[in-house]
Amino acid sequence: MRGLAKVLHNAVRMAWLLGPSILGQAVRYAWVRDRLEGRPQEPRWQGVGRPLGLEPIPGGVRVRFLEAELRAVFLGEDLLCLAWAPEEALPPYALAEPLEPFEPQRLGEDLLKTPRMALRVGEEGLELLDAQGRLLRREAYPQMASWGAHRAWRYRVALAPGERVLGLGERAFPLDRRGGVFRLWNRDPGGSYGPGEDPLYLSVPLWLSLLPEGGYLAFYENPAEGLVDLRGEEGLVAFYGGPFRYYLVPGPLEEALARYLRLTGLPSLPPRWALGFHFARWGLKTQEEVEGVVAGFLERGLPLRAIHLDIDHMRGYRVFTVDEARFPDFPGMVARFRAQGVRTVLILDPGVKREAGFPPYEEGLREGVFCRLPSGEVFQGPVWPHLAAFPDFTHPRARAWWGEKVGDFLENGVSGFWLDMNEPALFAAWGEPTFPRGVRHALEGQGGDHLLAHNLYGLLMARATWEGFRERAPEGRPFLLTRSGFAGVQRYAWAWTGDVESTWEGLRTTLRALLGLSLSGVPFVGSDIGGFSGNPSPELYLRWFQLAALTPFFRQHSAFWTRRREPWRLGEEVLEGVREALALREALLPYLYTLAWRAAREGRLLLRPLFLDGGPYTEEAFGLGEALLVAPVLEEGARAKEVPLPRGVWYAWGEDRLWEGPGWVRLPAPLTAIPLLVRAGSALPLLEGEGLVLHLYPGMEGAEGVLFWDEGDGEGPHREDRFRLLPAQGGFRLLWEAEGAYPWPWRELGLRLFGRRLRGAWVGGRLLEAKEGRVWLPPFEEAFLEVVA
Ligand code: MIG
Repeated sequence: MRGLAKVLHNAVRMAWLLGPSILGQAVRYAWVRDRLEGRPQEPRWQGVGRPLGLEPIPGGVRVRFLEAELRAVFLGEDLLCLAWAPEEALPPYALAEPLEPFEPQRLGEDLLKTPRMALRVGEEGLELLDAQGRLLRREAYPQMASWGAHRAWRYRVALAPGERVLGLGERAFPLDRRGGVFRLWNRDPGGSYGPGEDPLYLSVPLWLSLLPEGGYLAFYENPAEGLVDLRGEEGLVAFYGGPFRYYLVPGPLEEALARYLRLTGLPSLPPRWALGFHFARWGLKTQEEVEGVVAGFLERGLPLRAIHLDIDHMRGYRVFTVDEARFPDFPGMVARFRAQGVRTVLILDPGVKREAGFPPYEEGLREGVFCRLPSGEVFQGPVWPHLAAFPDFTHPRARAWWGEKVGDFLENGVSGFWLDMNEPALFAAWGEPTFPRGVRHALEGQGGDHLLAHNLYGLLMARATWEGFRERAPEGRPFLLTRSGFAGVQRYAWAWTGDVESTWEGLRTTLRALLGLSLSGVPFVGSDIGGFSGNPSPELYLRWFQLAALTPFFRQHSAFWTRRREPWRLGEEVLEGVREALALREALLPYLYTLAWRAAREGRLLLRPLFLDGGPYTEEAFGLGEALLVAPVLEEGARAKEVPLPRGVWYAWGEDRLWEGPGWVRLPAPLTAIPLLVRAGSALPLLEGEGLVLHLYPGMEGAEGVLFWDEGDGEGPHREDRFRLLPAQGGFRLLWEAEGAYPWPWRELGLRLFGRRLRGAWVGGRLLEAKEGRVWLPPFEEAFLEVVA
């Protein structure tokens, strides 16, 4: 019933916006698709049998089976690649680095070892061991089936007692995926989703196993349609085409994820403005309305860094157009915003209106960039502009063409793009809201179908947009936000979690989706504050806002059919809470920017489930970097929060109070604040007004912190400042080491000390006294902080 109600709801909305003809198209489309796809059947699986022979090859071993062959090759001491033949090869879109075999120690023809891991080739399957010889993973040899033009593969993976399986991308499911079944097939759930909906927009075939001691990572380098079933005592992994090739990396998981990020590409460093607050709203139809919203923030002194324009800016939903009747001076508006410190981000949908005389459509036809049916006809499906053709981003010429258009559009002064509908999504009256599996794709010239290319669509749309942006504006850092993607999408874009419902369940689901994405190698993620599809209560809105302020991408967005929810429309108390959350976010900017740089340089995650840093498995709290522990309030009416503390000492944010973990603590959670703790031993670089202030939270051994800073965009010089606080007689020594060509941009450095009372600081034989707990110092190499005894 819920499903049917949703379908009817959507139909009414669509017809209201697009006229009733869209419903006819949605029905016709679903009918045509069903006819093209035929009836689903179950593949006839057949096991590969037992190994018939082993033979050493560079980096590993070749194992022969009756009708199949396995190549197990080490590509580093912590990276093992397993590739099965016969292989349906695909271009390596997900990978970023060329790989060389690494020679293991051969302890027998069936036992290969590196300093980090070992592989045993058994009679029934493979075993992965850690450096101490402990079993990490046992998997059976696979089964194969022919599946249309494809070869399907599946196999079973043993699950140990107490083992948790995480990853698989964005899921409306607890972080531990055991007990669920998950499709690897990017999908638009259609306007609103809640807990349990599967699949969602962005799946990643990455499996993280968290064992009572350690764990490992498995990454399937296969974009084809697939399935992971974790309902039973064993896991089942299946792909209905594509190469059956995967990588295994031993834990600790933090390092395994960094290894995965190097393999599939480190995220690019974002422009600094992107870490501020963004506002979006579907249904802002005119320049006046958009200007009104921006002015609303600025007049109230609410720091707004970006405004996103949804599909309303287009002329009849034609991509790469602006409706000049409703936006009479678009470039002027964008320029004025920019002068006020507000960037403009524009939505881009992949569908190109099928209309004679519409230049992008005509050009696309001429250049042969659109996806086609097996008959050779250009494929068309209903979306916002009614029937549209879709660029085939697996074609280099299509990417270059799209990139050109993006470049031309940059001339309007916009600073980024928001990529929507790229699962790809269509309006289908029933069934799968995407292309039929038989639609053809170029796949760099080798050719293939949508079953193989579907999950690549978002990744490659992001790549084409990124490359076009870079080409035209090489001096800037592209900012892209995407709804869909695949392994590797982190190289090009941030992701948001789409059309989640505006309920408390939706808020919890959002946190799970965000942490799941982070654990799947997509570090820059965020959600629609307040939920997309409904009207949050003021309390829910504020709790969501507070959570979002402590996630990498911080944006409010809502559907056109919901009530307006600019923060000043929701009552004084909400506005007060929003002000505080915005102030916290602004203060954190240097810390966040440093985290972003570490993600870009080392593959370190920003959103960190606590077990990554030695804490417990929990969804009640997470780390934002290693120094902050965020305990978001996810329940209506709650004014306190039970927080599981990892081992170590923790301060309350901005206070002298501390707790010692492990254990649970109950933290106050008044409506206008979010429970936030700081790990003892942290030195946090923060902005206070115009100045940079180091907040020192000493532990037994003092404290440490880093600051990364530069112009905030482009590829000019940068600097890294390393601070070390060391306990000493009567206070602390503070050492400051600077590196890099970018000059210190502030006049001084402020210091605040928690846990002890700061009297003042000695620099170059001079004592500067603390006022209200803070002292300002000129740049130094060593200072002495004197505390009140
Ligand atoms: O069919 O552009 O998730 O953020 O406001 C819906 C309109 C299309 C879905 C996106 C949402 C956006 C909306 N889009």
